Amino acid sequence: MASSKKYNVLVEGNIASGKSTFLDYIRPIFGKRAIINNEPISQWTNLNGRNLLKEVYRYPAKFSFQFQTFVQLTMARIQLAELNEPFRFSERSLFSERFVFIEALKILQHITPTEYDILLEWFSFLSEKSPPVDEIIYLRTSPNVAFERLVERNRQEEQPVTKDYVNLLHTLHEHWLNQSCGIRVNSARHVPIRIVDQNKGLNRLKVEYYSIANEIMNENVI
Ligand code: TTP
Repeated sequence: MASSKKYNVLVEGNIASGKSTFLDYIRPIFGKRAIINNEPISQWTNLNGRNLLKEVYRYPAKFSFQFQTFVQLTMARIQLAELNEPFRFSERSLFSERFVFIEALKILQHITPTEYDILLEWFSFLSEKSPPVDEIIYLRTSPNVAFERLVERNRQEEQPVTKDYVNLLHTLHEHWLNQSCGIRVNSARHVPIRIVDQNKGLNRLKVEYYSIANEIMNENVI
């Protein structure tokens, strides 16, 4: 029987932790029952012909605020959209942007204190308007493994990414998500976090992905 219940899942994890692979794997399992939002990276690499991702990695002090504002806009477009399908899975969110990337920019002093405050004001405004989150899946990868995968995939924009940067992002993810009691995002209640050990090989992970997808589907029968 049809129901109006919606289940909203965020998929989070360090750069190159395997978020897209996870989403590609569960997409056919859910079929038409889920909308799967991949990250809007193609918009970051082509805004009227400009590759903002490439520019920000090459000249962080010059372009970080500009880039981060655009990331916020593209994330908000996705997250503020009405939930029509029973399930929604999104790669990253306004929240990882806030608690990981904006914090990293502040620590590295790639943005000024005022730019930081402006990004946080936008975050508060936008996140309050987005639908409640039901669950976060944290694809937890050791920074060494994430960095190896990043080097291997050889995305041209990411050539300047250092191991130190991947370590910093790992620490910020851990601080934000490695919480057994869940976390609060945009609603009063705590959002449960499901932690997946991404250091395992893909064959073992696929078995786990399959059981996660089925568990989510069966426990939230629509
Ligand atoms: P990720 O969001 O980590 O995507 P990914 O392609 O690494 O995911 P996976 O391999 O797990 O499927 O980041 C994409 C790139 O964008 C990465 O270089 C980090 C950068 N980025 C920022 O610089 N600022 C941001 O706020 C976000 C969300 C990403």
